[in-house]
Amino acid sequence: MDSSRPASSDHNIDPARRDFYARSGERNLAPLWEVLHTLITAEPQSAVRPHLWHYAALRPFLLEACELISAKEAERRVLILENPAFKGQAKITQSLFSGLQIIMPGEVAPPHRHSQAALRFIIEGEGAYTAVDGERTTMRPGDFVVTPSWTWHDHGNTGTGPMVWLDGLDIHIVKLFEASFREGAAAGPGEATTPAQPEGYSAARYGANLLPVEDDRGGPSSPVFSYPYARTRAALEAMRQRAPWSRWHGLKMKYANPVTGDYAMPTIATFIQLLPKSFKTAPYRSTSSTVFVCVEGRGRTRIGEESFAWGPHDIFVAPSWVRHSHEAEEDAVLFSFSDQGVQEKLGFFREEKAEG
Ligand code: GTQ
Repeated sequence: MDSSRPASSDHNIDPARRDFYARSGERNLAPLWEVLHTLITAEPQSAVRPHLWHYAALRPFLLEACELISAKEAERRVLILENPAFKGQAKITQSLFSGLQIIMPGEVAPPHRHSQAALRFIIEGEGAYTAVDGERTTMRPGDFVVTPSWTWHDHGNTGTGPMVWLDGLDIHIVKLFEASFREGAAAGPGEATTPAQPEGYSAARYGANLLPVEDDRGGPSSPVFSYPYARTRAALEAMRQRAPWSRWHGLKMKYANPVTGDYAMPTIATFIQLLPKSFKTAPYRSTSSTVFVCVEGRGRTRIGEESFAWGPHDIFVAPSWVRHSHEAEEDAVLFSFSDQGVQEKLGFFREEKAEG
């Protein structure tokens, strides 16, 4: 709600109207004219607060959590990144959930499935996998992995050190529609699934600029469920000499579903962008609150009136319709995600590219 616009308070409402509101209220009716302009604002009034989480400051809490609860008992040992405007609501933006998941050597996060789709963006560690419907993928820093809606998934760490990744889930989109289902884990055996496909199967079948002529995998989610950073980074590096640089985004690419050309996930749009040393983007805003993760490099982002300095693994969020601009102090790579794909499909996504 728009708190800057004073709502009609009781004392300046005409007594006849007040009486009418009380009597109609008893019948579960309410006058639109008292709330019209707080319901339908002239432009977005995001309640999201710009915020940055320094990875160095939160990492000790992840390690401490490992001493308090096992991955198996927690089901998912995640520290939620809570937007300071939405304490206790498990929201990083109004539509999206985000958190950092940690899994220690030898641990397993047991299989479950749910209506909510998840993205994984790998922060640190090696030797852990995530399995989606019986296919494992090894996770490496910078990889983007998709867990589509209603697919079985479990995670395991067969390495020697802690493994940390960022989760992004469409929890609040599913909640808006009251469409949540969940199965597994709490009632299940709590063991890892046995792989039904060899690792690399989906990448070969859908990720080599080839698509099977029969038995194609439909559905809105990318069948390429892992986008390894080695390939992503190499592509950005190869393009940097010639690619047209956007004044607002630098060199920014979306992760695509090769079957449809659409975003890799139907509910969460994901992007990677390269900002070369000293590049300064012109102010940009859109109707999608966006979460950014610094993968490499250092820089700062101005969001509205605030400025946030970031380095590797730091996470920050820019609210809907608040102008932001980035400045790279060294070659920098940012991963980002938002509900842009949903808004585009529903026809109300807007963006503004300011001069300057
Ligand atoms: O890994 O399945 O951050 O179910 C939140 C809910 C991760 C997961 C989260 C989940 C998961």
